[in-house]
Amino acid sequence: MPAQLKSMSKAKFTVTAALPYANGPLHLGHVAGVYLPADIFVRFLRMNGHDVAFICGSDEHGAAITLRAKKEGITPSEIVDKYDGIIRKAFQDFNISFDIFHRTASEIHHKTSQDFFLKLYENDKFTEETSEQYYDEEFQQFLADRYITGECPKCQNPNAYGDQCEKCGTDLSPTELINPKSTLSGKTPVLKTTSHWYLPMERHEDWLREWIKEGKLDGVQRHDPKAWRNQVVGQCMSWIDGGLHSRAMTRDLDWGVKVPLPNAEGKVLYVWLDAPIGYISATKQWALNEGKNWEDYWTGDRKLVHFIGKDNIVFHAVIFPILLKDHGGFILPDNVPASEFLNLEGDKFSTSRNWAVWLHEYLAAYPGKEDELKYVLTSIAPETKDAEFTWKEYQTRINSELADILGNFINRALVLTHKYYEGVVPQPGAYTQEDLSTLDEMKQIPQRISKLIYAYKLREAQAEAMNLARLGNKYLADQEPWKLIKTDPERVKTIMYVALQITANLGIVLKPFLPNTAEKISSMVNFHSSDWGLAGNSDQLSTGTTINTPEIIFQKVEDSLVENEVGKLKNANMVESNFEAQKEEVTFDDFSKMDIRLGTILEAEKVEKADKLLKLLVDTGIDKRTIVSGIAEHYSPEEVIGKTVQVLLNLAPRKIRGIESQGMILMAEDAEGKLSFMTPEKGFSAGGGVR
Ligand code: B3M
Ligand code: ZN
Repeated sequence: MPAQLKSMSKAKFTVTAALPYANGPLHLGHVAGVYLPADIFVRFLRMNGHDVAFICGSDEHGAAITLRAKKEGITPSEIVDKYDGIIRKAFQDFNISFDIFHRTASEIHHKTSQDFFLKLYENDKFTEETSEQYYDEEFQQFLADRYITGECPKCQNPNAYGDQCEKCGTDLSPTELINPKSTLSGKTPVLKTTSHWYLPMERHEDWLREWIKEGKLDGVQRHDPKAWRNQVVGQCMSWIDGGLHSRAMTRDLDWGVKVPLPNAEGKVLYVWLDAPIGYISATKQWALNEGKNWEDYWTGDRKLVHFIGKDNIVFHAVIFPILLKDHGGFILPDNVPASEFLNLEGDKFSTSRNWAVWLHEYLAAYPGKEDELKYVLTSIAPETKDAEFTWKEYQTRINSELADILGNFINRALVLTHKYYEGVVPQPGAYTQEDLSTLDEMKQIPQRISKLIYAYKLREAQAEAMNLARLGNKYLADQEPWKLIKTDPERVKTIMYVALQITANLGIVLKPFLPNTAEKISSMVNFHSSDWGLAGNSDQLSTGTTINTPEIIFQKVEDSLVENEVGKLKNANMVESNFEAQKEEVTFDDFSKMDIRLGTILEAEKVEKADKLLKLLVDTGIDKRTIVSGIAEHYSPEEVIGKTVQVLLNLAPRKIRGIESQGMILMAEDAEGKLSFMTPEKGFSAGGGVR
């Protein structure tokens, strides 16, 4: 066994995949860069008998969540419940084999991160600093991270965020932004004093350098630095070489994990402090469920591996390691296989422009085609450089690789076995030179795959697994059993025996990549094994075994699918848009539940101490009712009396400023947030329906 494989052979692993923000669904970029490679890696480890925990969950805190909630007009906790549900189901349907998919909104997570914070606090690992920070007077909120935008001082991108410029990748703090604006009110913020706990990262430069560059911690070799991807080491080193600064670990927000200290009212932990601790709290919950000891997964002789996208590198390879080391008693990551970005049809994935293929939508549209997508995404995985998904390539990869190579080989092997031997594995005769070299190649393929997977080269590893199908195809094409069956039927027995062994081995080596397909193949030949150690053996199927009737595994992808999908994208939204992306699909039934009618406003008055609200009396055609509406900044009471407008009648009554509002006036809104009634064109009046 090569030395590299030997050192891996007994290793235990804790593998994490970046916790997706529960502020939107997953798109193919997330899947190709993080979740699919992590899943392949873990499935392979399990087949090799490694002790492994595979951890993920929803990241439910931070501005990503609260801003989304504001946009959708629902509470942060409604947002995280909604998207956690969508994401969780998509992972399940896509057959991603997490041991646990947890949530950072859980109690165990809040407690775990508070304890973590306290331990660092008590050991003087934080500094407390008071400074002036931007504040939105209208919304009475400090503006950190995504709550503030402005011009990037490095690249002049006018839409940089308070924590990062997404264009040039620079990490920023709000005070560095030129011409800052609040994302809440759109106004220029003022400065106001606040105090926070900071992580003095500058204290950590020396050990980080040695650890990242040489893999050594306190002089002890911990990992092989050459096994880390260049871009990961490069990004970390350029960050460290630029000089580390102290970074605030708390925020003035009311959504998140509360700072567990007296006098910390209104302060929560910074999301990038609590989120990675989410890996630990998820492990705790899993251990509780399974009757295991969670600490076994975070201590001792075990490899911690973080699968992430490149925008999360410094958080996992610099900040979280500092926190783990400051806390003590935890292992540091053995590797942080970060991926580059996946583009879509010549452009970046963009939620706001709806330029995306959403995983849950793919799964709903193409049930049973999970492995097809997995295969394509792994074939183009953005491991070391940005890559691109196109529907055309999706079609080509499925048709000319999965169907024509893999599907074709298996079908031939099985159909001929049924035709010649009624589905019974024949007795081979003596092997020819070509048989032997084919069997030898078959033996080597799993070893090459192992080596590649342990080196996190999953794209090449999958290609290597497909080489086994190529080998089988070539073998049959060269041997031509369909010709020999007339002249040398004895020889054909050996050929078919070899072809069937290749088929059985495909059922093993494809398992990490295409688990559903591997399962189908295994069932067709009546041979199941999840033991990677057996992969490549030349006698998986014994003579006399009966195999099942073959079924077509892969359907070809029609041109119409490609045209449809590309058309959908192009229609969705070609322009850079300030409007929110389309909401989740609803059924006609959902829509018909809403009772929308025309109503005429009879009376209107301002609501005391509420700048935005008008109290209206509306004739609905069936009754006269009170509705409180947030339109006072757009219409005066005098202007609205007599107007016929659209009203949602059957909205559950709500108390607004002590007044019971029995319905809602529907308004049009422009990009700047200006509101207008939607009054029918000709003399319609109260009571008519809207459909
Ligand atoms: N939620 C960022 C992201 O989805 C973040 C990852 C957290 S991993 C601890 O890009
Ligand atoms: Zn920039």
